[in-house]
Amino acid sequence: MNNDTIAAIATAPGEAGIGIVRISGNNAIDIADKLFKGKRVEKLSEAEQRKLTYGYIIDPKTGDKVDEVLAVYMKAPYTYTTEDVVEINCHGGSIPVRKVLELVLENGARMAERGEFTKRAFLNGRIDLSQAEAVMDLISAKTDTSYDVSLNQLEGKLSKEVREIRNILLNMLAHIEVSIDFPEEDIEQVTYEEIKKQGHEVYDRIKKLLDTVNTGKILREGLKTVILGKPNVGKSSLLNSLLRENRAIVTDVPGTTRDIIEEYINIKGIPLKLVDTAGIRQTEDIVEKIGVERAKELLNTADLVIAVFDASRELTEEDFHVMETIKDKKAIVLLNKTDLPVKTDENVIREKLGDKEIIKSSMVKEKGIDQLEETLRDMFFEGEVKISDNIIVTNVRHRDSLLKARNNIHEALEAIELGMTLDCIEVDVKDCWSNLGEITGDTVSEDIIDKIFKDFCIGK
Ligand SMILES: Nc1nc2c(ncn2[C@@H]2O[C@H](COP(=O)(O)OP(=O)(O)OP(=O)(O)O)[C@@H](O)[C@H]2O)c(=O)[nH]1
Ligand SMILES: [Mg+2]
Repeated sequence: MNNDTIAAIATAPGEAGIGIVRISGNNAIDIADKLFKGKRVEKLSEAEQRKLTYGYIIDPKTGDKVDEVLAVYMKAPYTYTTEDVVEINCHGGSIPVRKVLELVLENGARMAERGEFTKRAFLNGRIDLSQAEAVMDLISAKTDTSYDVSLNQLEGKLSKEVREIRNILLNMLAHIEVSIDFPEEDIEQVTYEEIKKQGHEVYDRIKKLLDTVNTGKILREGLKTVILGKPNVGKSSLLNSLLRENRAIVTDVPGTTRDIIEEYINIKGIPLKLVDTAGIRQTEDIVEKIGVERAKELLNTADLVIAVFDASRELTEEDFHVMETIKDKKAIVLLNKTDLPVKTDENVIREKLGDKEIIKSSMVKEKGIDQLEETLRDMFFEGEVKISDNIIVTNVRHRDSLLKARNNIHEALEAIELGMTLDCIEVDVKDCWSNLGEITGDTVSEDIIDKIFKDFCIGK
């Protein structure tokens, strides 16, 4: 089914030192031979495989030099796609790579679809579906931690666990079938005991994976943390302090920030998607008004709120409004500007938001940032997360399959308790097995596969 040869630019667009055109498929090496002329070898295929070879890409129609390149070919099956692969390192910048790609396409390759190289690696059996998904996660990882998680998944740690669980299920199915085929009282009794024990193990192991989903979501998307407060309390100063750069404009004019500012940052191993917002107040300014509305909307999707108050002034209506909006949310309270004489009555805040941690801070004196970072970590992880030895489920698709599988095995266990017939139990066990198979791609439909690879970038 993969008889054609595909090609694409594998590097990001824009000016750079090099740009790579990648070709994969049966004709990859032939195509390269038509275009490449080496300094020491006539054709690329005469050079040693897996070694960069210096030469030129020449347009066969005109004989013109198109670019000076380093090219390499790798023979199937030990390649990314398991097919013959050629990579041509051109000069970076859009023109050289584009011209080389055009020649490759004119000479027998077809433009690759999004994710098609990785899709081939999957269809040819080199990696499973969860590993293919890990490739994409790796590319789009925004923090070291989410990168580590993706790397684990790419190595196949999740796949291995899923396979092991599925093997237990197969074993259960074998027991069940023997009992159905040879219905004898004592065999049946043994079977019930055996599949009950195995069913519990399956349940526990699926549950353990599901328990990581929340952490996984945070690692993948970043903990969405919204900085909220009335104007001029120091929200943007906080963003800048946490980022350790002057990202947002800070002035003493209330209403400075009008749009949403988002930045990714890693705090003690927790990836945060930090969002600075427009100060909450009643305003007639149309731009600011939209900003205030957006800030409020953001609250619905926030994992955490950092509410900032100005300790150097008495609390106002606007502060109480902020307290009201966050009282049922996961939040940390920051009493800022404590370098100035304190006028805020902390007890009033404590009364309203008693369950939340209140931290005294000063952005000009860099006070309270450490405590804030530690509080954050303690709120979301007990101690530092050790990614290396844990499998963490970061993918929504995997979570959904695991949830279905957990329900299946739960029902099977209930059916066992109720002493239902083995046929009934068998159905649930089979469903569980096939739902888990969706994760690795063993039992997944073509539509889903297409959908997954559509999210990839071209050239991967
Ligand atoms: N003394 C003192 N001044 C601070 C502190 N934090 C911020 N400021 C000052 O307060 C003013 C407002 O700070 P911003 O960070 O722009 O406040 P904001 O909450 O983002 O304001 P808006 O964007 O208008 O909602 C600036 O002049 C800051 O320098 C602090 O801890 N102590
Ligand atoms: Mg601001």
